[in-house]
Amino acid sequence: MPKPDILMTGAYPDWDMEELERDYVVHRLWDAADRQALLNAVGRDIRAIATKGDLGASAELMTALPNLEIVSCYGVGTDAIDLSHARSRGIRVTNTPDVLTDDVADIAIGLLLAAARQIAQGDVFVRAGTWSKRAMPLVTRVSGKKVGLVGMGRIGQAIGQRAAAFGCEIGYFARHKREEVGFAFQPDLLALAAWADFLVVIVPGGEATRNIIDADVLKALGPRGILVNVSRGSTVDEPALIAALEGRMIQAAGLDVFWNEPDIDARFLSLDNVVLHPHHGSGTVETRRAMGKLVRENLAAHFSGAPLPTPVI
Ligand code: 8YV
Repeated sequence: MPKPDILMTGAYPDWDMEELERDYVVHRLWDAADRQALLNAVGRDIRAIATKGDLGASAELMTALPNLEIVSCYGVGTDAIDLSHARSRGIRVTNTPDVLTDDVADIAIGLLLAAARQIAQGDVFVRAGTWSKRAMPLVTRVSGKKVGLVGMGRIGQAIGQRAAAFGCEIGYFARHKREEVGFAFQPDLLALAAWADFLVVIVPGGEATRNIIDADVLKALGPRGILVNVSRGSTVDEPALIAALEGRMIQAAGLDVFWNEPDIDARFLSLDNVVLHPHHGSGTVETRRAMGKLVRENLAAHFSGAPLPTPVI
């Protein structure tokens, strides 16, 4: 059997690249000097796309691949994959749920602690020798506070469990009340923001959640409030967030995701009340190994006619 041709939209770690190149003819879209020329040359041969959460697969890309059978995503979020296009052509889509839940929940708590306790500022304070001149200003406690979770999927639940271990009170906003979840459901996002000390965003990206954190939500969160976003940049109205940070209408933010990654709005860089993180919530060796394995298992299952381990459609 000849090796199937696959198109990769971005690089995976070397350990995955080695395995993928052993089993497939790998075409590297991100390396191509002329992407259109690559697609013209090999588009008809491509049977699978191996992509990443942030890169996804547009209808335009999939249209250039008439024999595409499956899109396997290295990531849980599928908002950058045109699912309706895939569905209309019977193209299967898989993602990597569960294996990254704990790491993303960990980074949400890390960003909350970093923003409230000013950990990055403390590091600069020590390195710059300021400590020998004066004491670091007092910061904001996290333990025992009210945490509002925007989204209550697997990662939202894991963040809630962690925050509960800090003695925090947990409320959440979601489309529906989750009966199996012990946290307080709040169907009104503005009311949740007004109640919470800290708002942590972990809803899926996409049109349904675009800019749900807008100027009104930030105003409701208030001048002592902290926003953490580990979902997608698209869920937050970024100009409104920058205005709120600049005007101290909220206290601080901890952000793993942005509108224009990796070339984020330069105004973030000069703000001292935001902790910036490079979309790296799942970026541990352990989790990335598990994500790569799951991408390969989904591709292998597809090409051997076995049930897909983690199908989206
Ligand atoms: C990854 C992600 O950073 O799971 C997701 O949806 O966005 C992240 O886990 C990404 O897929 C790797 O580039």
